[in-house]
Amino acid sequence: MTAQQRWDVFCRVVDHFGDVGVSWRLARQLAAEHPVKVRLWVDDLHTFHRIEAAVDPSVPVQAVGGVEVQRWDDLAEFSAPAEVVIEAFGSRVPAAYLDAMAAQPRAPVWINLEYLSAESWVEGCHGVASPHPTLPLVKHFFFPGFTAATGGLLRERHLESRRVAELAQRPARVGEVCTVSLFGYGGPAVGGLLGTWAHGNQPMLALVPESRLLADVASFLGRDALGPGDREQRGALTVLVLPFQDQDGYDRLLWRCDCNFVRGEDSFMRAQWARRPLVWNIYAQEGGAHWAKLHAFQTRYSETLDEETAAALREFWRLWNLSSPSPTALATGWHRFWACREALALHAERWAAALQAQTDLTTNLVTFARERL
Ligand code: TRH
Repeated sequence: MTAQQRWDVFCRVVDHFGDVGVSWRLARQLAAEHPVKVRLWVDDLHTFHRIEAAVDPSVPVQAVGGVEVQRWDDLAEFSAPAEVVIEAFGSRVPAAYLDAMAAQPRAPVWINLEYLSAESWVEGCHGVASPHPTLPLVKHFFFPGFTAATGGLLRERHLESRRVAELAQRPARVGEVCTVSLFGYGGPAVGGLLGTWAHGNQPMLALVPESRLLADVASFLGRDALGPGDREQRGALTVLVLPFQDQDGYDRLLWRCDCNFVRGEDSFMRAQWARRPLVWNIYAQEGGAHWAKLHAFQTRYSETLDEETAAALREFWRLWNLSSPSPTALATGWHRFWACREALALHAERWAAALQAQTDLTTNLVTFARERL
């Protein structure tokens, strides 16, 4: 019997939850769906614990969900390097580990997993090899993306059937009330939008998992702070604060809402797989580089939308990403956007179905590694 191929995934938590969110999703999918043995090295187990309660921050080595989770600190001991080494988002492996990689009889496949972008340059950079200046090692740049010429998107094999089964068991609420989930980076736009909902005719239920945006919700409601279970009503708007969910629980929340406000990278993708209208709060980059990224996605996403819906989406997403949009513009933007809800809902189904026809990122990574081993 041949030994199982070993993979090491390295993740440094730069900020928020996306770095570990994506790394954890990748690691557990690798272990669950492919014949490989996975170690996941994470430098911040406290953040990891927030999205996966089974992770105990005080334990340096632990098995969770079929993955060997390793605390990556100065005390970490690196045994033999794996055959496939992934640096998530430029999380550089330690020099000693790199030397050990170079000393292997066969050099490991070394991959840097990049951030997701819908920009077209990604296709030209996906898979590019970069030899190490001094060691006999070659790093490959692996770009997630929305086309077949990129690395694809993270999607578990049974994700869609789990969604369908869950909704068959507990149908999403259909009726007068519009239910939204609210996750984002926060800022003045939050109060502006909640005000719009409170003063509108449409009954709204905003489900807000604990996150930094909660401070803006609290300030809109005139409260010092909010916590899980808190429920407040203002006019047509009801706000319900939820505890921070684990990743699977968060998926189920997205599946059941009429519209999901998401951010960053991972929640943004999960909202697409949820097949519901979404609003994306993009991660702001220095020099405003994120606007091109936002624009690239909007262009792809709107390609098959009618012009009115596409324009409403573009404008409302733009406003939601401004640091301080005018409340009047935000209100108009929301009303125009939500007037298109039927077209948006239909489109969300079709968009996800088309993406689902492509090979997922984890399978692409496994194939990429196999071809180089
Ligand atoms: O948290 P994010 O803003 O993360 C990132 C990183 O910060 C990264 O540095 C940045 O470059 C990148 O954004 C673009 O957003 P994201 O990617 O959506 O990650 C959030 C994770 O948290 C995701 O895996 C879903 C999860 N989550 C839960 O598990 N439960 C919850 O209740 C919520 C609200 C989120």
